[in-house]
Amino acid sequence: MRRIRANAIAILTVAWILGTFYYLWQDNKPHASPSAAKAGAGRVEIHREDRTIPLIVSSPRRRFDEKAYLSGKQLKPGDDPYRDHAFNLQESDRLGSERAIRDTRHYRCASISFDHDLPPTSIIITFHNEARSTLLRTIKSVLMRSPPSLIQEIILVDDFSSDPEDCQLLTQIPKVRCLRNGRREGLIRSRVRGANAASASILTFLDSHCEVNADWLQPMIQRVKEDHTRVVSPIIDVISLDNFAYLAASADLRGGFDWSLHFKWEQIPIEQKMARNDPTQPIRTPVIAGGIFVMDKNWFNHLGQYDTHMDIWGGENFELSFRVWMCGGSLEILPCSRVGHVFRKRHPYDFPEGNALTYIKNTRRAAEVWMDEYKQYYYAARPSAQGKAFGSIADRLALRRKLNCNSFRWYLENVYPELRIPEQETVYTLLRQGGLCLETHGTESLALAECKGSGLNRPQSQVRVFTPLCCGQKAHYIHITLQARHFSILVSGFSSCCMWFMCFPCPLTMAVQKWKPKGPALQHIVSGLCLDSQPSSGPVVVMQCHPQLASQSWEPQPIT
Ligand code: LR7
Ligand code: MN
Repeated sequence: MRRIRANAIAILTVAWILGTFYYLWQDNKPHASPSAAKAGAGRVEIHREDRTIPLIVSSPRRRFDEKAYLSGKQLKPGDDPYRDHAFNLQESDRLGSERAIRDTRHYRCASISFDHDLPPTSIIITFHNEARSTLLRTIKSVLMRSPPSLIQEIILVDDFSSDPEDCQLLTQIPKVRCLRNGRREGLIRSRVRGANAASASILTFLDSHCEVNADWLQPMIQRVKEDHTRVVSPIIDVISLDNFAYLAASADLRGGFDWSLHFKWEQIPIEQKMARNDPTQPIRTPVIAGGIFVMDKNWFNHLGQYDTHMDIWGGENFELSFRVWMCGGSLEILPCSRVGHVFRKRHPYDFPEGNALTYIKNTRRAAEVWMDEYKQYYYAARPSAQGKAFGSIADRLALRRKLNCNSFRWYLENVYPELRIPEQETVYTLLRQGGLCLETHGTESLALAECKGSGLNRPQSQVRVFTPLCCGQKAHYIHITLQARHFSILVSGFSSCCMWFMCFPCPLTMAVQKWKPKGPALQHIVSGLCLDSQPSSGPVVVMQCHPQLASQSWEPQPIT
């Protein structure tokens, strides 16, 4: 009796185990659909209740054949190895896809620990006619040097390269997807396409000729996980375009620019450098180089992705950087994350509208939308930008209003105070008549008074300055400085014979602020009247122009 019961229990147990296995097998069996069949490249989708889970099926038949991929495109004897990619292709091809590189981080980086539950990221790499060996090394380095759990997928966006197979064949590598543009879009729209297709909550952008270094990803994901408004970049090491040596970049650099919107690496300000006692700490940066960064996907979307009216290459890094800072986020470079990049001296691809025009269009859009009155310095530094077409910016201005972003002045004061404003470099002079100088009384009137002070010692509250370049315009403004703030004089009202003055913060570009020299006199452009001291030494006013009158005759007196 006991034996029968024991047998029955054993049979029931076996049946239960078999049943469970059968159930699980049924549940996991792919439900092939026509679209899944079409997806090809070893990728099918399985549908379980309401979820769609991408499943990578690697069959030996479709395994990625690296040799065949690389030998499909090779230099022929006698070919110039620099011609197609502006780097030494022969050397890149020779290296293989899995070479070791030096860990260039500060030694203290290796002992930093990260959260165990860091979220995974979608890697987005856009490319146009990238060399196969550099593109493959970028992908392989990501797969080799990242914790697999952090790589959700690698999305390649093939920006209409000549050979669709450059991208397509790579989908045989696990996690790699390929989206191909039906026409050349440029890197900006391509990245937006990649970002829209991404399934992870964190986006990681890479150029197509990079090699990521040890533990490159964790520091960046950690920072973004802690605060989703941070946009973070690694230190970008240099891969030699001649011999492909991997060279450590300085850890004391941040991104900067000049008024022509030309990106440059610059030393971090000396006070910040002195205060840095931990070389693993993030470095705040006014702008990012643009190609290699990590950003929360919702934050990327919330901030308006990119300006998709920018074409091909250039300017998008300024637009994104201004937008991130001015609309509530921050940008930083993480010294414990290192990624190598092949820096080139020329673009190896064509610009359908021409390189210069495209850069002008893109940077003009960035300046017009984000730089407020400071855009005049951009135009002063890049006169050829004036009058060039840049399309409508209405939707980007609406975005800026909707996000309630700070002004460019705020950005300059809080993020990039080191950027010198051209106006501050002009030579100031006093405006003199006889032995007296023009000065302000409060902010509402002007008078002649004794010429006081000199150079840096001059009394700020009374300074009378005239500069031929005020507010970025030549000889058109009377410019005064009150308590270290800049004003220009505006003719604001008039009675029967005279007008009076108000001082408005610079830079402003209102027509009523403009003046021009008329002989020794100064003529207010809008009214046509001239600055006049009146013989009775009352307030200085504007009157009908009689440049020969002593009361309308002004001369600059340089401040010594
Ligand atoms: O039409 C194009 N379509 C593309 O997909 C043109 C280019 N691209 C791809 C290209 O294949 C590459 O993967 O876009 C990527 C960037 O183009 P590069 O490598 O010619 O640009 P770059 O390295 O000279 O330029 C830097 O500035 C650019 C401004 O638009 C971008 O932001 C690049 O991503 C950026 N690169 C980096 O930040 C890496 C560090 C270099 C620096 C400084
Ligand atoms: Mn690049």
